[in-house]
Amino acid sequence: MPASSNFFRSPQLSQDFKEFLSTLPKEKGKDSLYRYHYQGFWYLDLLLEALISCQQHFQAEDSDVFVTSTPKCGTTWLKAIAFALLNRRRHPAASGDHPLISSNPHDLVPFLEMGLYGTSKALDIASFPSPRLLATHVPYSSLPESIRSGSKCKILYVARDLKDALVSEWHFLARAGVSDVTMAKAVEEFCEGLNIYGPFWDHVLGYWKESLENPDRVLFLKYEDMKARPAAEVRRVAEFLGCPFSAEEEEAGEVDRILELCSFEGLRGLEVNKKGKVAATRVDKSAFFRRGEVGDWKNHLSPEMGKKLDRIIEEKFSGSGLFF
Ligand code: PAP
Repeated sequence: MPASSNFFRSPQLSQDFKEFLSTLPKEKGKDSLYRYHYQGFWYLDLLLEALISCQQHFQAEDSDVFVTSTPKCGTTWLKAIAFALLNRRRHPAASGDHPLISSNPHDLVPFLEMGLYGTSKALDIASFPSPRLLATHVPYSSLPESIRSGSKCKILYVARDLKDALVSEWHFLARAGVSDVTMAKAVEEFCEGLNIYGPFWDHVLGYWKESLENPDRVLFLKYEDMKARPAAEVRRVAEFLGCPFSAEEEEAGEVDRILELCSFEGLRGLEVNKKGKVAATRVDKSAFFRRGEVGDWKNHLSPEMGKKLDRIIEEKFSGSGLFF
């Protein structure tokens, strides 16, 4: 893989941070990029630099809403849905000039650790209007203190079957010019917990447990449920965010309009998502819309690989009440 000027592969890190990095346990990933172990999870250097800056400086507000996930579990979709729900008074879903028609969801709802903090900072958080809608892939236990306990902000988390997330991540990292490892090596890496923001299961369980203990603060969603019964899940998100659909909105079909606006086909078909790059990471916008299906792993993983991943998840999730 050429070391092109790439958001993930060629960061300009500060000297202080490089010194800090040298104190952390590290492992070389199959893609030859080092992962650093911090607070129980594995990070690429630039993501970790931004996370630490964010932990030190980010102040959550009571009205903040966070879209959270481990990569490739439905973040783009949930960003679009949350944006459409929260802004529907100003921007009804059917309006021809809806921001989701002219902007990619990742430009409307940026990640804290990709663009807003660290030396890769490309956006200014001070310019964000309130209520702020932000996103992160950071595990629950490493979120800035003000998000976890210092405010009444709301957290949406979306999880997905590990097998589909893995296959999605493999395609995405190849498209983004980050990794060209074989699928077999990617499976090994996930099994070792060494995937970026891994271990996958600890990430999911962290938010799952928090959603059980604090259901008013953390809403746990599954990609598969969103695909199977999208209207019910969107209503659940709206209620959780304190903006349930009124009888008039239900009557007028606003739920279906939001679903249509945020659908895979709808977003993928927009000119704005066919070309150009996300501002913060310079990744092609089209890379975020691939198949958008449940079970696509079967086209890429052998049954043995599937069974191996299922066994790990069954063991890790055992007793948690969580299943896929
Ligand atoms: P991220 O973590 O990098 O932000 P994320 O959006 O979580 O990525 O995951 C991308 C996956 O969601 C892709 O799945 P696939 O590779 O299996 O196809 C992408 O196609 C899918 N996706 C994106 N937008 C939607 C949508 N509106 N509805 C359903 N799936 C979607």
